[in-house]
Amino acid sequence: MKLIGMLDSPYVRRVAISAKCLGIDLEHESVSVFRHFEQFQQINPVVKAPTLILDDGVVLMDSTLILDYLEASSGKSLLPSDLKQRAQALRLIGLSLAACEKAVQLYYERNLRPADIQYQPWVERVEGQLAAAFTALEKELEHSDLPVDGSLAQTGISLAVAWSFTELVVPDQIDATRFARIAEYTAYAEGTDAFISTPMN
Ligand SMILES: N[C@@H](CCC(=O)N[C@@H](CS)C(=O)NCC(=O)O)C(=O)O
Repeated sequence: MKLIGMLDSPYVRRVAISAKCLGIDLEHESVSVFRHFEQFQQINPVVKAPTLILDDGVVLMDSTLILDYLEASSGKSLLPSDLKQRAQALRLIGLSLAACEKAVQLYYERNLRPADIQYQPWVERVEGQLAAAFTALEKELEHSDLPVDGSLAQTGISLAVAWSFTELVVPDQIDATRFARIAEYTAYAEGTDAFISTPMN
């Protein structure tokens, strides 16, 4: 199976790290949705990263759907099976993915749209949503600590990937003192082998 996309995409990175944690050896091709648009189009006409090419040629997209496939194919899971714990994990992952989406939107707004046609009310809305996602995550971590014993699960992978990505692309939106628990967990996750061997750049 071949994973297509750059590791500076939080979605590509969460798939690559999760695959390592599931013991799946993915081939990886760093194709950019911007710099290599036409090359990407040949692989997936809608140009979405991550894209996963299965061994029989089927092309999947969307990190969560790709992870669903990888988990089913490995017979392992990075989510808890207990229903209550699973709901809590899905809530944290949802917030982390919302943070990724809002950071991506802000980055695109700042870097793709010419400065003279930027729409400030939209920018402020997205900044508020990004802050809301991290505020909710920080609050969740007050009563549900993530393990820092060398292990990784999907909740922690998605959280740390979201925080590191936001720090990379819109650092002005990050306040490590306001979000101390997230920053602390991310420092732990970024120190694990799966993260170190899957750098953003
Ligand atoms: N919900 C999708 C989001 C993927 C996504 O938006 N990826 C970005 C790269 S970070 C992308 O493909 N951008 C190109 C575009 O949307 O045109 C996922 O989880 O994979």
